[in-house]
Amino acid sequence: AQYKVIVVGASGAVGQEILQVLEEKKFPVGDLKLCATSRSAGKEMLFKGNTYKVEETTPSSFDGMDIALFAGGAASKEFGPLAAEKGVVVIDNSSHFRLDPEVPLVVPEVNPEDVKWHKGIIANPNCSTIIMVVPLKAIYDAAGIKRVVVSTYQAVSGAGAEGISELTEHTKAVLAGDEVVPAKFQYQIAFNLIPHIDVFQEMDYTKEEWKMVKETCKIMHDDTIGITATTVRVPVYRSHSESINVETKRKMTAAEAREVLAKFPGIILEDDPSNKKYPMPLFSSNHDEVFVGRIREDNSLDHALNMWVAADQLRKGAATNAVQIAELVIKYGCLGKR
Ligand code: 11C
Repeated sequence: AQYKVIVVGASGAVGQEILQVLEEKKFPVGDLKLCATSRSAGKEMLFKGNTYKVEETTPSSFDGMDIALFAGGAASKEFGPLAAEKGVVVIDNSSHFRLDPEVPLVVPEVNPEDVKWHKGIIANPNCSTIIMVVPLKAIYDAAGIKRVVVSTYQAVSGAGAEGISELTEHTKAVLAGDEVVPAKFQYQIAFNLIPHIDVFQEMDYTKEEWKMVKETCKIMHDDTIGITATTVRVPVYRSHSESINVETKRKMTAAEAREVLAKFPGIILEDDPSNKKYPMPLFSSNHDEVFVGRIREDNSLDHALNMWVAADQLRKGAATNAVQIAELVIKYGCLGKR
């Protein structure tokens, strides 16, 4: 069977990646419609060698479609519920519906079955959450988890296409001795780190940090896991990295952790320090897997491990995860009733 697919926000950084992943995974796309805001309408995009014109999203854009992949942003709130009412399964990359108890929040390697109870909308988690929760689930199943301390090193493309161009502009300006003008980011991002992603909220944590806490507990179906996060923007174009310390319920050796992580779907173990093998954004970019390495027992605590992960946040952190969810919708036969 083939499905009628609409991509909303098609021309942005995540939208472009969704098209690429649909094509690479040979997703059974029958009809394809590409939509965005009026600003991007008229742009031309390629899919399987054919040119498609981006249309402005309107309520009628969803008529007769099977699956809507929303890249994120304001369109989700405006059009997501409406599309679902029309019997389209919405897979949404915005943060708008993620914590809604009526909406499943899914990472296919972790909680695939949650797709089955959707009521029209399935949420795709935040990129930093997805990248963390895949290795956490491998450890959770083997040894349980009490607490997680995570620090992120997030690429500028997490802030969209404007984030990418701002790193280039700032780098050129610094090298030329010109004035640096921050727009997307709070400060100069070239040759700097900014410990401030999204807005500040309770207890002086940012919204990005709270997302990692709340979304992880929802995906894992376990509110007892303690999670504390510090999220940092770094001058890297693509692929987020994370330093994760996990306190387990029973002791797990580094060797045992390597074994369970290597076997877990969606993970590539890259952990050979003597041969300088460890995950890095340079090599995890444009891949669909989460790369995990630097696995060590915590020298300061008995039941705890350190690991370092890197993964392409436009891929596994957004587009790939969304397309995997769409594949599950088809596999489980839970399309909308239109
Ligand atoms: C960033 N994680 O890197 C953010 C982008 O909730 O989907 C994704 C925001 C979201 O800036």
